[in-house]
Amino acid sequence: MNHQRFFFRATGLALAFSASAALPAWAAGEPGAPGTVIAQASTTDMTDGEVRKVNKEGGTLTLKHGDIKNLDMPGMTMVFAVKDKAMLDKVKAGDKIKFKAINDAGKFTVTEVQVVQVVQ
Ligand SMILES: [Cu+2]
Repeated sequence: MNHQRFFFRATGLALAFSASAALPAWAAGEPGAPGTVIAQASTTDMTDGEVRKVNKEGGTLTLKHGDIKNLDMPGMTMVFAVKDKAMLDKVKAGDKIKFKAINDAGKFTVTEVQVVQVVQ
């Protein structure tokens, strides 16, 4: 009996602890807050974008993008890091693309790019 009661108390504490430990990440809810992991499972969706600038030295891509559902981000123009600098050779300013982006420890990073329409 004592063992059972201890078990329940310990389990209850563990649950309470993990619940409160998990809460800030979900409850903070600020889109793009550093360290916030938002539904990485839904990264299968590609986002529409248009290349504004390619910075091969800095390894960044400036994109005008539509809503990024997995990052809970509305459309805007912003700078992304890229997962692989070779991606920067596939695109140039003006290209219409579809892309996937993640929040990599607070750094928005493009992980995949598909050119939809190449500008002449
Ligand atoms: Cu953005």
